[in-house]
Amino acid sequence: MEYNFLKIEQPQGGVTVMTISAPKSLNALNSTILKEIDTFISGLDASTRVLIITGDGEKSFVAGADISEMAHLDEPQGTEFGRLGAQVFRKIETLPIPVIAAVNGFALGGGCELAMACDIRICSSNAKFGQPEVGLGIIPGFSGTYRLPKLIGQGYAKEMIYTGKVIRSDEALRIGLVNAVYEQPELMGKAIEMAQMMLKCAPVAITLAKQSINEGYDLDADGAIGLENKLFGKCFSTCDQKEGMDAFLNKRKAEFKGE
Ligand code: CO8
Repeated sequence: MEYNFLKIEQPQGGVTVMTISAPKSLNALNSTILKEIDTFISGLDASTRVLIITGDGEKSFVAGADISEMAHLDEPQGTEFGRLGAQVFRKIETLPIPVIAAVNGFALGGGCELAMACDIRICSSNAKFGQPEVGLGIIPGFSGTYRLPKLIGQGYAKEMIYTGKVIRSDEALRIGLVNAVYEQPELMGKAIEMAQMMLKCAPVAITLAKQSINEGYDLDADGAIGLENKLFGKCFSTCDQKEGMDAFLNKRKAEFKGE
């Protein structure tokens, strides 16, 4: 499949890198790009066990939703544009595989929201994060009001959203918005390194762990613990659990099949 705004690479078996590429607008997301991401995500198959999302160039991950497209929208169109982005990001969040955002520069508005829909965020030292929407007369519309408080707590999320302030990578690290900061040339290598560690582990177990974390987060304590218990039990129906434990007991390296 050919894309106009996405570059897809497999630097090694099991790891796929999706690069958003609209350099003239610092990779801002218009509806065409969102639909391309949707098509790509929907078509992922078993050859991808970890997905890395990044932006083209060394300046910007994604500088937000496309302001030139949004400028003339009325209420129904604005609602529809927001729904499109939110649905695509939700698909990313609920993929059965880990998704790493390698944030290589500006992650503003929809760019920050895209990074937050990923499981893990690492960034380059020049990265900048923010939800500047109120300065444009709108609110975060790709689920930022939902995910930012979950990730960093309501107090700081409200400060970022009400002021539109842009924070640097060291501050993003301090507040837990990203897991690590690297120099730009190292960023993709570090993302692939993390993916490689995941590839060594049991794929079904990672999928179930992701489900337990994501779905459990929105439940009460009994619901979340009950869900974990159900999914924990399910692990024992997999060949990978037998293989992992047999390998440990026999002091050999496990060979997981994802079954
Ligand atoms: N949309 C459209 N074009 C953009 C965007 C954007 N978000 N960001 C940058 N561009 C374009 C610029 O217009 C410029 O184009 P041109 O060369 O034709 O003038 C080009 O990219 C380069 O940008 P700059 O010249 O501004 O580069 P600087 O290095 O001076 O500044 C910044 C970089 C700080 C990133 C600056 O471009 C900027 O502030 N961009 C806008 C950031 C922003 O406000 N993002 C949030 C947008 S709103 C949003 O994401 C809402 C999501 C939810 C939507 C819900 C819908 C209902």
